[in-house]
Amino acid sequence: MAEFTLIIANKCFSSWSLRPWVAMKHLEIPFEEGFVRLRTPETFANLAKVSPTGLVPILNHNGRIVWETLAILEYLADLFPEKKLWPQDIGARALARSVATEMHSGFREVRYGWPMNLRRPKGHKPLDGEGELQRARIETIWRQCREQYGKGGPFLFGHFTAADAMYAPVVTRFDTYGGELATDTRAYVDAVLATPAMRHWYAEAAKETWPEPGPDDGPRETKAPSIFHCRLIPPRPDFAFTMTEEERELMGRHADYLRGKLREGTMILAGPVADPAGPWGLLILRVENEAEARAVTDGDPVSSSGRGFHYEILPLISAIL
Ligand SMILES: N[C@@H](CCC(=O)N[C@@H](CS)C(=O)NCC(=O)O)C(=O)O
Repeated sequence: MAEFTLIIANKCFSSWSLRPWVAMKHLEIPFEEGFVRLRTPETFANLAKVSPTGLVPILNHNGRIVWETLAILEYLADLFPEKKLWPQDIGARALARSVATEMHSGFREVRYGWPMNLRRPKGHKPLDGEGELQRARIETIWRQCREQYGKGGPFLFGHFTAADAMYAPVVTRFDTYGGELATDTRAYVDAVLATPAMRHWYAEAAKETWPEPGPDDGPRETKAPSIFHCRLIPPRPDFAFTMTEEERELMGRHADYLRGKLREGTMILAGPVADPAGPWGLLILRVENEAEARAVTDGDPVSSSGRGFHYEILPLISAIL
């Protein structure tokens, strides 16, 4: 068994998986791959077996589990100082860490507006106002790094660093959705895409046969009865304002249960509705049929609590998702 196992998800669209994978491949750190397929009914349970957060990537180093992409990159940088995963110069390193962290915690509109999808044909897709500002900010970052520290090679800090790994999925997005790019942006995007590691990732993504579409495939009309409106009626109209400690604890378990359904992909959203006649709980489920919707609501701890909760379930006639 290899010293390192990196657990990742579908190469076509798991952008977080790509980051440590490309760093390890590019820096020639040997590892085995573990895999969890996303967006299936088993995904939640499979992730729970290997990941404390229910998310990938996960690095397993001889049984030591490291999660969160930046933490994995930091761990590798500690173990392999000779690979120079961060730049040597402290000024460059400070900038590299700043831009890598900015990526880790930000650019939501770019990530949602341009989700990584290596199957998607290339073509310009405009972002909304905030997304456009974030796209411009990313280009400013790339330009600043390249101008200040990039003279020694084609990457942000000359040689390949954790900062390049963090932006690698963004590079694919610029390539897929960006249309005609500024000359320097194009040069950086092409340099990253030309690395053997990225080519290897793309080749393996192309072999994936699963049908899961990227989340960006445009509005899809779905026919009933796949979307269900569920209404959780509490034991009394003023329940939300008068719940006892025991009931509050039950609501905590109810929320945890629903979070699980959200992660599983069965639930689209849930929350209390501010009905003047008394708040009630709304759940929107995406399931095959009413029996499955009923199984979800029956599995909710409130249903078996004997505390007087009940669910009403109605199918949507059609839905735009
Ligand atoms: N902050 C996490 C984000 C990881 C993440 O969101 N991973 C996605 C895959 S790209 C995931 O595991 N999703 C679980 C799911 O879709 O069920 C990190 O930096 O590693």
